[in-house]
Amino acid sequence: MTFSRREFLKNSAAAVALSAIGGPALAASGPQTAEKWVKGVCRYCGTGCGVLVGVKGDKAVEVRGDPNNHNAGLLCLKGSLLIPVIYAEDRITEPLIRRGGKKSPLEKVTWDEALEFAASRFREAIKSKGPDAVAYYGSGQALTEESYLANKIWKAGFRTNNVDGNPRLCMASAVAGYLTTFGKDEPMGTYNDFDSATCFFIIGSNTSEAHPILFERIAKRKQSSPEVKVIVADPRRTNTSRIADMHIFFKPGTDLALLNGMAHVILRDEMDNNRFHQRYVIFMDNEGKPKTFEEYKAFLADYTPAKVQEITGVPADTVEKAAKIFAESSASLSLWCMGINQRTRGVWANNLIHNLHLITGHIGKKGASPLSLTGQPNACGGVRDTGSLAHLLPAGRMVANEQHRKEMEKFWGVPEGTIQPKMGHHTVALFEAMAKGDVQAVFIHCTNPAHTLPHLNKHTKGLETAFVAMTECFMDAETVKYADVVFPAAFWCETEGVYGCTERRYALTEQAIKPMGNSRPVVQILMDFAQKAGVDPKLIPYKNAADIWEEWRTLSKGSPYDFYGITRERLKKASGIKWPCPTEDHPGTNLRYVRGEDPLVPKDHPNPISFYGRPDGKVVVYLRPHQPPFEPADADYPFVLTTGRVIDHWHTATMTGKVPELKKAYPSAYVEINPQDAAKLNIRNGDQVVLETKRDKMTFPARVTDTCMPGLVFCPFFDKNKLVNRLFHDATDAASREPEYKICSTKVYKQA
Ligand SMILES: Nc1nc2c(c(=O)[nH]1)N[C@H]1C(S)=C(S)[C@@H](COP(=O)(O)OP(=O)(O)OC[C@H]3O[C@@H](n4cnc5c(=O)[nH]c(N)nc54)[C@H](O)[C@@H]3O)O[C@H]1N2
Ligand SMILES: Nc1nc2c(c(=O)[nH]1)N[C@H]1C(S)=C(S)[C@@H](COP(=O)(O)OP(=O)(O)OC[C@H]3O[C@@H](n4cnc5c(=O)[nH]c(N)nc54)[C@H](O)[C@@H]3O)O[C@H]1N2
Ligand code: SF4
Ligand SMILES: [Mo]
Repeated sequence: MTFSRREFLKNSAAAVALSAIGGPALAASGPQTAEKWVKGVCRYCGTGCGVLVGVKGDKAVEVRGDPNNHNAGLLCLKGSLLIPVIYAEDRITEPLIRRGGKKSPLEKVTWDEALEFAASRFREAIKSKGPDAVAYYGSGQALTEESYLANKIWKAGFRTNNVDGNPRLCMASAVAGYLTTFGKDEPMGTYNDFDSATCFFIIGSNTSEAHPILFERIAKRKQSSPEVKVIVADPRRTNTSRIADMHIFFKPGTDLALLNGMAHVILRDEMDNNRFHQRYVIFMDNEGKPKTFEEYKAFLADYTPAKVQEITGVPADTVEKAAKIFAESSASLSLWCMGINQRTRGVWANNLIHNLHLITGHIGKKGASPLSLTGQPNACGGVRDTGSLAHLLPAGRMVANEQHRKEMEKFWGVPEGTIQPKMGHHTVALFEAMAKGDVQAVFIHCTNPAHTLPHLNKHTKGLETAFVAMTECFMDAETVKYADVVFPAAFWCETEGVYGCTERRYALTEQAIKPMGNSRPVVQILMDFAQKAGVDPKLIPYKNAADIWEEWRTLSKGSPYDFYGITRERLKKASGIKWPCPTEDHPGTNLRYVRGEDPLVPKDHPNPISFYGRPDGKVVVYLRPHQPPFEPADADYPFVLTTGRVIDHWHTATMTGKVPELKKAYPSAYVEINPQDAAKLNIRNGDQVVLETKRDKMTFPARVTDTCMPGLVFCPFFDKNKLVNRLFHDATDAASREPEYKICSTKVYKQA
């Protein structure tokens, strides 16, 4: 849908006035310059803010918040500064190849030559070692149509399940958490819950920097309703804790004890919701053995507030208070992100958050929900829902399940037995297999692994060894150094496709301008590549992204992901629709699993809630003991190093680094260190400080601040000149295989 300028101004006058964070940056080009407005979604985070792109002639000139989407016209600074990214000087506009191996220079070639160069290497790899010699490494930033298509090409076309991507580094633990507890992935709540919640329990999420527009909504809610309580549990005193009634500092990696401690207090003081858990919950231990409620209580006996204080460092009465606020509020909403997921016990930590909701009944009603925040704009819709990971198939199906494989083979029109029963390599294993030569050719799309994988010194070997074909928009992405072929990708509003954000909301970005230079939409690149690489053309009968959406929507029909009602036409009109949405007249779902709200629950269901993800309708409270992180601090490496984000940069800064306002705010990496530690080590602000881990050592300027608790140091990971991931191990969660980027041990000392 395009808007005339007049319509736009009419719709958004109030919203623009509110656009406090986006405001100043918008002044540069001014609304008067845009001739039309094209609807889309912000390129960056999993908040999924709606945008309107202002176009003049053949150029995009301005970005504004969509007043009709959940963000009500607001954008954060980086969202409002997307225009200069499109026109960055290092945009890749021609196909590039390295003819003479990794050390030779990249040369401009025709599309045909680049595609054939890549395809021939894939054909050779498959011929010499079989289908598992090739792989796809994708992204939660790729469009849904791209991920769905790549998944189909690799799993049904090449016949390998080596399809993984950066959501493995990000949301895998949340996925496994929802699956183990509820039997189905994706949250049951939405952002609407923010307006009814009276307790926000924010754990391991720096919402204010990583999901700024959601944070604004929480802050506003708190301001207008003083009874609302905000609890922030994080080993750093981040900007998010600015609005907290209670900030719980704890030793990194001890969340499991804290969460069990809160459950202990809730049951001890009978603050649980007996009727709720008797009706809907079963109890299970780590081996999947059923347990009784009494056994669960006995298990929690180990987590008295005093014991929790010993493990976590949180004062016992803080544990008591947090439990009481959570249990006794009228509606508690938990929000979490990488502080919980990027952990060797990330899945367990997810389960323990769900436990708190299930024993108190804070679920299935407005404002009460365990709502995992998604990082990337399309990790939910594009990767989790389409099943573009090594163990998954579309719409909640699993590679290991014969029935599921048969269903997909039938739908895709390929012979039975086409889809391999063995799971593919998860990310860390994939790069290991590339280094060993087991995987010989990889197609990398919309992600920058040479910067973001853990234990980089080890895993860049995979990129050095395997043949790497990749899509990219920007020349300065670290992975380009390892590429054998670079396909120039149309960027964001130069093409069209659907994103699905945190709240199960699908929204369409429409094409606003032409792809720059010779760049092309990635669905086109994937189809041309697949055909040259020998994939049966019958598998890829599409003219464009809209055709792929049509197939995917049809496939969802009758599944627990049903969004058959979300047609392309509806997406053009609406600013996002939340699934389940089985019919074209269905408005979308806010409270999943709730009778009368979720269309997949029969209207005459005997219970007000139906957890249809599990066969018996009963969801699971797990008895998960506390376990320490993989590499806690010790006598030789006495500090914990943690990594994460800053508000003004997106991951590897290939985009935000091009915007002067953002670059100026954070020009380069640094290390945050607590004043007590700094004093002991004679470190002052700006001093060069060495971080030395078991893998490597690097130097950063010090920021002496009480953000980190004593014993903890923090580095952001956006800076390609300081690749902090060289310091990290690559230990992963046993179930989700997500790496523990949040904790490794390190020495800290002033550079001599
Ligand atoms: N500005 C900006 N926003 C982004 C992104 C970006 O690059 N830049 N990326 C997006 C993506 S993909 C993601 S995944 C999200 C990530 O969003 P967040 O997870 O909110 O951000 P992080 O900075 O990775 O880490 C979150 C917090 O985890 C805390 N933490 C560290 N160790 C522990 C621990 O042991 N326990 C607990 N409970 N917490 C701990 C850190 O102190 C930090 O405050 O952000 C999304 N939004
Ligand atoms: N130390 C540390 N490491 C981490 C994390 C952490 O917390 N700490 N977090 C992890 C997490 S949660 C995540 S999600 C990952 C993110 O890691 P990555 O996905 O590797 O990082 P990005 O910078 O988002 O990479 C996106 C790439 O796609 C390119 N690109 C941008 N737009 C387009 C487009 O339209 N088409 C194409 N084809 N390419 C495009 C960008 O230039 C960039 O090179 O990092 C992980 N690594
Ligand atoms: S909060 Fe996220 S989606 Fe919204 S404008 Fe900012 S970066 Fe974009
Ligand atoms: Mo992420």
